[in-house]
Amino acid sequence: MAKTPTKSSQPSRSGDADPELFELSEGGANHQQPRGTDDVMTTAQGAPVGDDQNWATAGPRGPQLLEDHIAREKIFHFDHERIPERVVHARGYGIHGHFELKRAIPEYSHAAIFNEVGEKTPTFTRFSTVAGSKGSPDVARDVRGFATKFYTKEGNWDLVGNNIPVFFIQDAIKFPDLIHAAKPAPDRAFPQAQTAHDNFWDFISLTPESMHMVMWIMSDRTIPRSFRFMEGFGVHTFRLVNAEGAAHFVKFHWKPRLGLQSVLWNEAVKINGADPDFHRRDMWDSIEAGDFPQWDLGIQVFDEDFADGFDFDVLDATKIVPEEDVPVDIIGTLTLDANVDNFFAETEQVAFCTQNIVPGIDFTEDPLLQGRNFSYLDTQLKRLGGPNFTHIPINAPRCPVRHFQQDGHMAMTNPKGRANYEPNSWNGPIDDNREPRGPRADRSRGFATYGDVATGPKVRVRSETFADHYSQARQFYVSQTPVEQTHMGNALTFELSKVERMDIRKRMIGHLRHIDEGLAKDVADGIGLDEMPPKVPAARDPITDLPESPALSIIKNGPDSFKGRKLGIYIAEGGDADIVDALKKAAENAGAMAEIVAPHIAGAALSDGEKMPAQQKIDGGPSVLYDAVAIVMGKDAAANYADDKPSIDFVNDAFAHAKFIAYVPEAVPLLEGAGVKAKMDDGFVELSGADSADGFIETCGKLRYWDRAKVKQD
Ligand code: HDE
Repeated sequence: MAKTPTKSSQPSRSGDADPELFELSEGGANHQQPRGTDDVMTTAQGAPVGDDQNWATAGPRGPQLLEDHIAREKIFHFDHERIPERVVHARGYGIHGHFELKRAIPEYSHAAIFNEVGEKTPTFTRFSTVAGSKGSPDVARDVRGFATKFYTKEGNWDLVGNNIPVFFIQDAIKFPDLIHAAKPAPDRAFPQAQTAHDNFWDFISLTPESMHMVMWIMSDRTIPRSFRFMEGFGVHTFRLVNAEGAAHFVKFHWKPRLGLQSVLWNEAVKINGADPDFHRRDMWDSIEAGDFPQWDLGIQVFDEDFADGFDFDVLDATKIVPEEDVPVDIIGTLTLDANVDNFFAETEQVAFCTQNIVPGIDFTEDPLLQGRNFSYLDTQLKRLGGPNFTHIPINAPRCPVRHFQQDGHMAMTNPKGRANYEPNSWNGPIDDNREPRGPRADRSRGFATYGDVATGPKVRVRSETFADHYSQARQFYVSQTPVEQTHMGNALTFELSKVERMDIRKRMIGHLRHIDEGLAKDVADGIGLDEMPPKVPAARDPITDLPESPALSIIKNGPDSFKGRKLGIYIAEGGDADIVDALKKAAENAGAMAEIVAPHIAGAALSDGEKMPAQQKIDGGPSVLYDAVAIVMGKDAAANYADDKPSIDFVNDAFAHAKFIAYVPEAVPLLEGAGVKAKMDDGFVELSGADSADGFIETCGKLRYWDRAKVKQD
């Protein structure tokens, strides 16, 4: 697929390379090293290689020679291929794109990116899970990272956020403890990519400030259907500063154009077995298909007066500002439109840093943000091996870079000329013939720290204004639909049932009682407690009458179309060819994908006598991989597969996961074999002919048939 101009606008740092002699990869994004013009292999030093498959030996059966520089170089480089994986957010997936400003906001910020309507700023976005290591499954119950690097004209701005607008802790000094507790225990090195264990809940139950976040992570937000169907949040309160130097507080939001969607827990567990790469595959496939996901960037802007009158401290990252209190204003759109050329060069080496901001945007004194500003730079030094990681193309700004920094590991560019310090008294501007004096700071154009008043005695205390830990946790819970509340109760019961120590389980119930007594009781029953443990003493009594915030529910913000989703069509011998074609077309017309599943990967002969090839064999294409399913097969085939385990699972799981199920009347024997015939509800759609396909796909726009009673128990 043709790549967008986004990537190719990236400048090459190899500078004077003669295009006649060198072949650079498209966009120059990853292969900055010149490649030979023909296909003769060379060493890394550029010398042509005669034999790359046999190490030089003393005689055909003799010992290998150390002098074989070709073999040694090849093995040496291989030995050093790995860099440390990220200590958190190790499992991630990056995509190129661009941000287009739709509404200028000079009244709030003088940043160029917020002032030139229609301007397309190149971006690189990396989605991630937090706890799992690089090879962990995609659909682990976990927070998702949503980090975007904007290559603005005034330098790189990194918005390093999550798909949840709050965080576990209020002060960065607690972060190592949180992450140690969440990651595999140090003695046994398990469990991987899971929070359902003693250490995590021990830490959480001793950290009341985490309770709001606990409600979010026990909701379906932590098992998103795909990256494309998640919101993103900058989490912290930042500042926007205008040309007059006046500041407003701001919270950043990403709103997915495709709407919100999550999977069910039982589904997540099975997806991880069927396709551990479910999320990255979904992203790769949709980008390759030209189906580019988009998010609107929204801002919640408020001033000191609002902050002073708000029930909570806006510097406390365990709190939201409800959208109903301060509306989210959409100012632009992010479009992700190009997969990487090389995963390591781009996704692995991208170095997000919260301190990467541009003039017109500033920090606040949020103690979590301030700690992060130290941590990200530090971690990149370790991961990428030196201070010159901004020379790596994916991290390099796409605007002029001028400073007196020099040398260090892997320096790709050093300042030219004699002046490498300032002040200096060399003469000319940089582009003059005289000895250049080098760049100078410019107060009128450069970054100016917002002049907030910040003085006080040195203390180690948590501000009293951070003491309310339960009110917004409760607000989140009561804002959910009954289905979502059930899922939260079930998630808590599941996680706590994996905790072996009874005192930890009870302590958690003691917290839940501050949030919702009904929820606490359900979970206590679920984990078999005979009596309710006492409430954990609260630092501050919760406010129990905060209004519901519909913006917090996934189901209330679901889409009304099947766009971007995937239909699984299970075909077998004798299936109606016209219906299969009509389903594929209807899905395509709705902007969705359709995949053919069959008992054999070779496909199945349909009613027209033609063999339709399959993309998945039934045991490699379980229904958990699809948003809705259709079963199109002849009567004999349906009877034949009525006792086939993968076929039964296909139907049973689709039913249990509240999916819409279309079927041709001939397929009923399979529905009977799967035991769902007697339970058929309005989530089943009979395909009487090709003309019923459109109606089915329209029905699928609701994504799930939530009324199916079984789901409420899942
Ligand atoms: Fe991070 N976090 N974090 N974090 N974080 C990292 O930086 C850290 C926090 C987030 O795709 C690390 O490059 C501290 C909140 C994302 O490359 C590290 C604290 C939020 C990513 C680090 C936090 C995030 C990271 C590890 C407590 C949401 C992945 C590797 C104050 C607003 C970026 C790296 C990518 C990555 C530190 C808390 C989001 C160690 C100390 C809150 C999306 O620097």
